[in-house]
Amino acid sequence: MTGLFDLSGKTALVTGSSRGLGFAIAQGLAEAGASVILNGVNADRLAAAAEDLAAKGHSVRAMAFDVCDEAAVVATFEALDAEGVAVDILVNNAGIQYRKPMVELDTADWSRVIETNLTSAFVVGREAAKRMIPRKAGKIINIGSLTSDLARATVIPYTVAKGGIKNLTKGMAAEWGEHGINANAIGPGYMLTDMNEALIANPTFDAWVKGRTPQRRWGKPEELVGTAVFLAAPASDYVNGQLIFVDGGMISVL
Ligand code: GCO
Repeated sequence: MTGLFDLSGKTALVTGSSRGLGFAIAQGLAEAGASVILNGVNADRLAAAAEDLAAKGHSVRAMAFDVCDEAAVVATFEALDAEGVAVDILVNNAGIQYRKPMVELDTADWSRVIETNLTSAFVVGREAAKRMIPRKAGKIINIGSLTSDLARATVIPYTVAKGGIKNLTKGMAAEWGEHGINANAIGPGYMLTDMNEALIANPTFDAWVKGRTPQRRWGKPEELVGTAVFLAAPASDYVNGQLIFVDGGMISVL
């Protein structure tokens, strides 16, 4: 049983990890032994997050790049190649939310959400897989959502992107499973994050979440860590193409 959940000697890149779910997952992977590469576009916030983890004794570095900037993604992986750093674990977490009814939605805003939440996972995943395939090993964890399966009015671009994440994950398994890569996804429920601040502060929405969730509460970012470590570790070596909901039971009930 030893080592099933041990990430010692592994390097994990977590996109969008200067705060929220990404930071919680990065911290959890570090606590399981991984060296973590934090990513974000805000250099100051990213540096502070890296300092936080370093102060806790973890092996961490910050790499600021925009996951929507393909050239920057390619350059980042080329820089890691030059250093001899292999990304063993990729968590495609970076994402944005944009809440507006479709009839009021500009195509530019639609495209921005799809680009950030879905296309970036393909681009970063492709660059990681190019390196994982020769090594015949790799773990890719895409961050989905309840909206990977169920639509919520006013967040349709996000819903479409997260639905795409579910099938991108299956596609990664289909093409990369034979190369020793495990590609899976986590579907967080309603979590206590900055992105959901307005929802949490809205008494009506707060009551809806608690009423709709069997565990009658919002999730904490750190409650994703167990599933993330499982999907990053040898324990999941025969798990592929799956979307695991961590949602207090919400997806399973009417
Ligand atoms: C929203 C929320 C959701 C949650 C999460 C649920 O506006 O409905 O932002 O999208 O963040 O994705 O799984």
